[in-house]
Amino acid sequence: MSMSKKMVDAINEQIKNEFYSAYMYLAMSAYLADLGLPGFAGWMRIQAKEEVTHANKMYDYVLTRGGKIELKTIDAPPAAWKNPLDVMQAGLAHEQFVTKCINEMSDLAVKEKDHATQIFLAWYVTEQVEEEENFTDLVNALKLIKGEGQGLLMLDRELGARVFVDETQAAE
Ligand code: OFO
Repeated sequence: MSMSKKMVDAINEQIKNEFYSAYMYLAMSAYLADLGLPGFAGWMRIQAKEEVTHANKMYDYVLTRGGKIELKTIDAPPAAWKNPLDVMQAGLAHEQFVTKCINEMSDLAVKEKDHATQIFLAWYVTEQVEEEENFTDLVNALKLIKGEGQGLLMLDRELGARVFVDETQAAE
């Protein structure tokens, strides 16, 4: 059974959102590198890379289901924030927006009785819990250290240890 046009449109829209996420995290990475925080910058660079895998997983799914890929215009992200805490708060707000989008897509898949897409989207529902948790932890850590001093340098070192894992592949 092929996907409804509505469902394909929603996934195409979300492919754009995932690429926008990558774009925004890349901008945040550049801003953090500029502040002299290579660990933060590296962490965010990996975050951007992850978002591309999220987009590609949807892209592959649409093609597998015989849907038509329609790539949309990606807006330019902001280039500056107030400080690292502001960055992480903006990241958290963005992930909350993505969660809302994924939930709405899941609602649509239920409405359309598209069981395969419901199962496909479940991966993203779970992933969003992790995404929001990561940003929440960083917001809390930055608040605790008041975003400065030795605490900031230690957190930078910790974040620099993050390695890229393509979770979309690991799940299959
Ligand atoms: Fe940031 O998560 Fe994609 O979906």
